Amino acid sequence: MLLALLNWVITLATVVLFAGKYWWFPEAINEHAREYDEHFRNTLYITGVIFFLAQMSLGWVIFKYRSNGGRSSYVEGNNTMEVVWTTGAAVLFIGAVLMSTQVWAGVHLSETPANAVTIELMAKQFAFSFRYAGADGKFGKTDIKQISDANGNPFGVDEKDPAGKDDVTSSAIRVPAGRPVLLKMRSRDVIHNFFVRELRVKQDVVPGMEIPLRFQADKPGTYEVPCSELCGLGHHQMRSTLIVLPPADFENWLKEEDQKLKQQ
Ligand SMILES: [Cu+2]
Repeated sequence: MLLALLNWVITLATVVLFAGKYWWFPEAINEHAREYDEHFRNTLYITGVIFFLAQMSLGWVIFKYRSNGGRSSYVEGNNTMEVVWTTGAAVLFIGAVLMSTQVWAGVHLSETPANAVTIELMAKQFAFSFRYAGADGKFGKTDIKQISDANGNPFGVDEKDPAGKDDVTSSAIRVPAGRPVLLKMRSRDVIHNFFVRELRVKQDVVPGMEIPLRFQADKPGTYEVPCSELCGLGHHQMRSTLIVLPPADFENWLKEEDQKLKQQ
């Protein structure tokens, strides 16, 4: 009796906690994030109803068939029921996967819009760096031998290439609100991960590869970018910030950085 009651109480408490959203995702700041949340909600509704019914029935079975001192009896399996719930579970899981593919493909398989801002990311143990093409709109050539954190050159921008003279590097990523971004990601050592909760976007950064990630942030603000792949002893300290600026402020920031480079 007590066990059945405990099961019902825990089930109800869990449902209330989820339904009341007392501990939920941070705000979604673009269309993709809202679609992601909608898919998550739909999946949770379906699995939530099944969870509720299954746990309530379990409590009922414990209550009804609890030991009354008699002998237990052997019961054969029921093939029809086995087939029904195996098929049901398969349809449910495959259906949920198919429903989610569009949301996933929207980030990973979409074309880069023509008005996208291209930004480069370089990850290393234990920091992220970002590079902008500067006033000329061209990224300077890079050379692995010229990588130097001490000289503020985490990308190894080739000093001899004039296109690299105005390249802006930053430890935080600034993007204009409402404009698509193409982030080209590379790593110097091990696998890292670029993750912004508010964008609902998460992508590994793999050494030896250049991985494109497309996203758009619509709401100005400051968001955390924690490295989300265990990458070594300093992993817990590896984080950056995504600063979403109104488009005019973004242009101004780039101009200011350009001025600073000219004064050097
Ligand atoms: Cu890392």
